[in-house]
Amino acid sequence: MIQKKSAKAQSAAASAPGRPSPVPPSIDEPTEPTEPLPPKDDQRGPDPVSATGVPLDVPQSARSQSGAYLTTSQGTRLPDTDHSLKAGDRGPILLRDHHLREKITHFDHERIPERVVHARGAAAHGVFRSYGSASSLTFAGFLAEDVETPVFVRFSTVLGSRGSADTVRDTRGFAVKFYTAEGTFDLVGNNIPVFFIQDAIKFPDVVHAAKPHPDREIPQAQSAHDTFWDFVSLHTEAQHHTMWNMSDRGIPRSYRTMEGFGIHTFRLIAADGSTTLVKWHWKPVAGVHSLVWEEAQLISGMDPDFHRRDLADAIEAGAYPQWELGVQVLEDTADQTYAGIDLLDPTKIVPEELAPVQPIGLLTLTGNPINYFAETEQVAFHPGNLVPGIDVTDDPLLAGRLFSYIDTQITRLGGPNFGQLPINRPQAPVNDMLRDGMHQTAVHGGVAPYRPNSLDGGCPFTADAASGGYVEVAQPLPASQKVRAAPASFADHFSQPRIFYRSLTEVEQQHLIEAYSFELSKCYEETIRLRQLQALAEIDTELCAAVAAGLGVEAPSASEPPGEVEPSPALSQVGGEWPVAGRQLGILAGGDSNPAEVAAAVAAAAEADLTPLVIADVGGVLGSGDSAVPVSRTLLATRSIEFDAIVVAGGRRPSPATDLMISEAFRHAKALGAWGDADALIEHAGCPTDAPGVVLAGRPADLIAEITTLLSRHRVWDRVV
Ligand code: HDE
Repeated sequence: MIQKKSAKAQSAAASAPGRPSPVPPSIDEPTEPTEPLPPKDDQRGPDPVSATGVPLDVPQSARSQSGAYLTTSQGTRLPDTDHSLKAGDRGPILLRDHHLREKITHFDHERIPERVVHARGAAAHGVFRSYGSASSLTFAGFLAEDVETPVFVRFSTVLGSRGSADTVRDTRGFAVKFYTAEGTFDLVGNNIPVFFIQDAIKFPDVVHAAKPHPDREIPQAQSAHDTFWDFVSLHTEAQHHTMWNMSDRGIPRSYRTMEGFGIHTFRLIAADGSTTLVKWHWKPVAGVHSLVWEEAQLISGMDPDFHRRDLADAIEAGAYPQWELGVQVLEDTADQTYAGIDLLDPTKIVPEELAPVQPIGLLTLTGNPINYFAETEQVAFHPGNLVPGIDVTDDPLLAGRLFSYIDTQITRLGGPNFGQLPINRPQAPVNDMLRDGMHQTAVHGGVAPYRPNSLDGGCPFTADAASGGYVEVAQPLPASQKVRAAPASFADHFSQPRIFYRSLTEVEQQHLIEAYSFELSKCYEETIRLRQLQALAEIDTELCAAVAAGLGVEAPSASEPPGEVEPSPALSQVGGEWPVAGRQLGILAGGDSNPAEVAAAVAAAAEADLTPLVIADVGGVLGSGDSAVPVSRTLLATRSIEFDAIVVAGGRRPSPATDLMISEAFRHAKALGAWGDADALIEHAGCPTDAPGVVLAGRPADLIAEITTLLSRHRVWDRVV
């Protein structure tokens, strides 16, 4: 839309070429109109999306494809797209074949660079509803009571390429774009609350060390190699993040069962101008839950899209993933510390026992993307996308991120106009003075994209705080000298990983010990293994001894005995009960199984909100007529990793495939059950039927009820294998 100019601006424009203006322009005179102009409609917000991700109220013509006939990119109908234009059917192809050239040329340019980190991701649309409990801390409009804000959330792994497997041991990205009425707010977090480095200048170092080796480009998407452990063992501020990676947090069961963290401390500003420091937390309603390592490795081969599929399937099935957003509220003191913890140090957490997470809103993912490339690939997050009422702190890692994201996106998305892509368009009106550039799609009206101007009546106006302007908090700066140095408060690299290790349950500690042993055994260089063991010795003597034993080397001693710390039970994933909606139950049937009983098990599982999948030797249906039950998986095409729990139907006969399925599920601490005579199959697979989490029942419905209770605790943690 062309903006309407004020009468005075129009007369000034008319008199401009060559003729002296009758009214010399001055900066303070041409202030008509006195109200800011309405938003330009070439900068509209993202298309409203239905619960299933289908855009609403969008004319078909606004979508990329319409009409019944195939056309060229210019809309000319085509009679044939299967044969090139040739001089005779066996003759040479003619250069004049524009359709051939257009088709191939466009195809040649279909790829854009993948993200330098977080290349592999999956995303969903949703809505955030605020409780209003943060409104005493911030005047951010979207955090006022009962405000609903559309969101787009992208989850990712960090190290792997776009085509790598989902279930590798790695950190996960958790990036949320809130399309608020006051502008877009991006909360670009991870599923681990600390980071490898304290200063952004080290980011290329840690990423170069963790990415595949530059000569052979292996290993893909994992940290189990020399350069990673070389770096983190030398650069010991990475030890805390590394320990989270080695724990079960490094292999989430699902995106739906991950916590998310903003990591850095942010500053909230209240209506009265008072400020508070906060740390952001996402708490999954389904509880925090992880895979076990062997399962994760098997899935990488059996179903590399495991997390992506799980997210999309859950949304499609209506089991909408949910997270509560919470904040740890920390007083904004002059030294920006809390309980002795430097809040500007991104390698430190504030234990939840010291500062509880206070819930402030609920995120619900309700729609799958319509097009992966347009949305998940082209979405561009930026930690500097803030709204009034929320500000950053001087965390030196955050400062570097504020520079990096837009910079990398200019390359990745081919120029500076990626904000105009549908997924990146703000929902708030946009009235900027940014112009031109590669891939400009807006048709900007007016002649004066500069300020001050008289030709556009002084528009656009600037907004002070009262008009909703983003005004930075006046923050006193420390009197200091220009230095390249870290503060002394950043020097402790070992006490927080010690808190983490000592807060885990025994089974979680065992997983962590095995993960360190696995990863270090993949390092070729003995010196690297020993140096990492030295770092573990500084953290915890027993941990170091256990990993050293796994590697078959002598444990080194700490430079000074590791001190006492207060554990933080909130760091453990074990304990508690959670909703089971969308968890997958395998019902192993076939042979002489009674279809009516199998149908009863399916019905009971569906009633409990589980996703029941019947497994048999061949596809089709079990039984016939009214009692026929569809087979969801054949034994050839599935494996235990697809299921959170497995029950065996009476009448089922053992086979090598059932042995494998049952013994694997048993080893991976999954709930197991059998009705009728099927307990024999569990024993046949070498699993004792009196072990914890193995349920035998006469009736399928009773069995499903007990399995559901076990699933609400995620795994059978007390099964010693
Ligand atoms: Fe990022 N990070 N990052 N990062 N980051 C990127 O931006 C960077 C850091 C995070 O789904 C890149 O568009 C620097 C911490 C997520 O699209 C890049 C530093 C945290 C995503 C970049 C960090 C994150 C990214 C690559 C150290 C958790 C994926 C592509 C100072 C709080 C977003 C892109 C998505 C992506 C830079 C550290 C989270 C290169 C320089 C800490 C979730 O700009």
